[in-house]
Amino acid sequence: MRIVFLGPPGAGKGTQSVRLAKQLGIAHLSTGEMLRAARVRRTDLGLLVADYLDNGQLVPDQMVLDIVADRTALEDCKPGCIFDGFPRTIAQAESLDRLLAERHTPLDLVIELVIDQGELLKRLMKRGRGDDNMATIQQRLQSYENQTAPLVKYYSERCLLNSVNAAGSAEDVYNAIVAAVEAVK
Ligand code: B4P
Repeated sequence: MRIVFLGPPGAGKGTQSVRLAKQLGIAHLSTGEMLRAARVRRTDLGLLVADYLDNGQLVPDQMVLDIVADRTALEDCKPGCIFDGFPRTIAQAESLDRLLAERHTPLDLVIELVIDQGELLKRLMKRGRGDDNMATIQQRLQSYENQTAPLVKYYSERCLLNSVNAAGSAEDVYNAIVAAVEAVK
């Protein structure tokens, strides 16, 4: 199976998708984690993306697309994978569609985690990652509204979208996600 997790920062994409990938026995691909790892290792890519991460802005599409094309070609993605936080723009979604069509491995499902802004702020301030400060969070929320939220319509038109209430406990949210996955199996 190939599943996309869509949702604003702090909605629980990472929390839920790691658990689901383990249960389904498929790979977990977080573009956020890959970008942060490149930054820690101070690779060429890491140096290029540091300012975007610090400022809460989306990294340019082509950089993310290159990482995803390389990563999805690895053996562990053969049985399927979860895209956690990717795509985040319409251009990324169109490129992913092309990539998966070339490989004859289409998407099965897009899970949108729906949650209000007050709860997001509480979660992110509690987590306290490097980019979890108020100024950066506001920018990330804005990037989500402007650049990523249009993907809800994009995937809804392709009959791939399943929206899940992400405001409950992690367990309740997970159960709703599993039900959505079962429905397309
Ligand atoms: P990401 O790493 O994707 O991070 P995120 O959206 O902030 O968090 P997520 O939704 O995964 O929340 P989590 O489960 O951790 O992106 C970081 C940055 O990378 C972006 O700002 C951007 O710059 C760059 N980037 C990544 N992908 C990109 C792309 N495709 N294109 C361009 N740029 C890209 O949960 C958050 C907190 O809530 C945790 O502490 C968790 O424990 C808690 N929580 C989760 N579920 C909960 C629940 N049900 N109840 C209570 N708490 C809960």
